[in-house]
Amino acid sequence: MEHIYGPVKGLVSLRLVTAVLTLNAGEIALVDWAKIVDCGDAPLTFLDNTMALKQLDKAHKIISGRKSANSSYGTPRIITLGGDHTTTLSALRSAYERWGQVSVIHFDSHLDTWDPKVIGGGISHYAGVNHGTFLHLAHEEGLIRNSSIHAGIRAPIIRPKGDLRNDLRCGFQIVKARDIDRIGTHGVIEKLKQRVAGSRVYISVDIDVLDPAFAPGEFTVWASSTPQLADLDEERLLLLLSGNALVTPGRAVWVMGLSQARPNDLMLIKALATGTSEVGGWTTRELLTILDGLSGMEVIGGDIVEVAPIYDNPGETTVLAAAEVAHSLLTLMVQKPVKA
Ligand SMILES: [Mn+2]
Repeated sequence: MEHIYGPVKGLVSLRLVTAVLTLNAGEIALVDWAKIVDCGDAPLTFLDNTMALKQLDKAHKIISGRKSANSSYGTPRIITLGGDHTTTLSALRSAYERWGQVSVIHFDSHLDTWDPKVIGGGISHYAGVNHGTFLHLAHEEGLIRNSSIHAGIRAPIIRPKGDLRNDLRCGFQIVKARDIDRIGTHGVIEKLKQRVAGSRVYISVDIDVLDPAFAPGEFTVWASSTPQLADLDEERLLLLLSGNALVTPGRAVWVMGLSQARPNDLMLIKALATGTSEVGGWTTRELLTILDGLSGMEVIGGDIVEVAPIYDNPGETTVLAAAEVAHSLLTLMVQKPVKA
């Protein structure tokens, strides 16, 4: 049985746009010294989040274990297109294996260092691993340096003091979205550079760092907290998911509350499928200026996530932005070769 899922469609459009943009821009990154390989999709089950993460861990392990085309730079560097932000956890695990602890520059409107006890973990351990807690988990697993930094933060916090205290403990400083009005893009670039100076860097870009005006197709289906997920028979779940395309690129699909989804699954899933857009974000131009301003850093990996082309507008505003972000990440990597 063949299904065309949202994520497949999404990745196709993201790749197409990347290719077109690159031709238009005539950028040298793609034809420079580095060999760039499309590794295809990591096959992830959407029926079990824990298993999906294991599959993604394995995909990263295999790809990062391949030999680079250029023998002076042994380890290939990976850019991931996603998908639920939890996918960054697998990328950071594999980065740690190959490069040791890295600093993270995290573009997002949310902190994503929430203690699993605060988001999801109160329900089950399974639910505690999600797109709001993965940076907390990365810290707990010792994958990242305490010289990391967020950029573009503006979302409400859950515990007035606890969230920020925990964020600090996880090794992060914060550049708020509105800081740009005071210090400009140049000031933001300087802050990021100073923070990670002297260390290798992983750059994660959640598309919701952009204002919803520039990224309407931003979406996450929430993490499954339901061991009872198995109660839903597979065929019915497939029908629900494919029919509504409630899936994000990267095929890590997370559905919350399916256990309560009977008898009216469709409506409930729609109600639960809340995006995480936050107003007052950066423009696409500002984000690209900041990213390009990071030139010279040792970027060992990166991602652009939470992109959901199926929720984009007909002009593909979000996909265009995401493709250009991927292009900027690629350019940063080509500009600065890194030896493993
Ligand atoms: Mn995020």
